[in-house]
Amino acid sequence: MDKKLAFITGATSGIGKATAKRFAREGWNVIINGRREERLTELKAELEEFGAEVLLLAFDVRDRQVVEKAVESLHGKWRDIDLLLNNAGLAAGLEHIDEGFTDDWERMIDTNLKGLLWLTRSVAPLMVDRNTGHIVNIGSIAGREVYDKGNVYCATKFAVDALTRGMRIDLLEHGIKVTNVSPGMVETEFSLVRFGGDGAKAATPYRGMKPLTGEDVADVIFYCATLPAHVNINDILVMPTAQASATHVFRT
Ligand code: NDP
Ligand code: 8X3
Repeated sequence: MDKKLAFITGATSGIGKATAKRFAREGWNVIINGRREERLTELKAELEEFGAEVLLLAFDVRDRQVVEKAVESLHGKWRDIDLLLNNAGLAAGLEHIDEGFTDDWERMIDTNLKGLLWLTRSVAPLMVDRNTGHIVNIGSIAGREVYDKGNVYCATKFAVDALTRGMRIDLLEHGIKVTNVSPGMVETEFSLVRFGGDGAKAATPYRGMKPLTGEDVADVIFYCATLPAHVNINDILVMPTAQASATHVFRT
């Protein structure tokens, strides 16, 4: 039987990288995306050791034309995408709305929201042509609850939730599954990016508690991706045991 194919955005780090490894280990081929090409090259070699065929597409998901060209460039079996993981994303900054940096706001909206849209607009028609496929969007606890200074990041993740629901309705007649996987705190490069590379600040959310790892979230995504054809997980919230809500964290 032909191998299945997953297209993973934001595979250079964290959840995306762990998911690429998980799928490759389980016998899938993968298309990996991110902006840091060197990291993608290293990851490609690692995934090939699992026997996966790997296509590297280094691009910025915010650039609509580049996204369109990248997907148009796919030929043959690389067009038969079984799973699109819209994972590339970030939080930039943590300020009250009256003090926030508008460049940060644009970065988050352009990546978390528009990037997800550009990828979906290009890949969904390939799935519609085959009347099969699965789109998994990475939401967040921040898309369920708004927290102090979360404002714009939370808004992008609430929007991911709304889009996931809308996409599921629109793609229903084509047999395409659409899933929102929303994690709580995951220790990746997320916090380092949010705090502009300040390692000390980046470590504070995880002090005295055990956060999720990228691998934990990859497990959940893989579970959703491998259920029988007639079963779909619409929405899943996966939290560290030590985190009960966006703001309730038990620390020792
Ligand atoms: P990381 O910072 O470790 O990974 C983010 C990934 O997104 C990187 O591979 C990065 O690659 C990629 N990325 C960012 N911007 C772009 C862009 N413009 N174009 C292409 N790729 C891009 O963080 P996580 O793994 O934690 O984050 C993954 C997703 O999970 C995000 O959507 C995040 O919002 C979400 N999430 C994270 C949580 C957490 O606590 N960590 C909790 C809930 C949700 P590169 O820089 O090479 O382009
Ligand atoms: C990331 C979760 O709550 O740390 O999406 O912003 S949070």
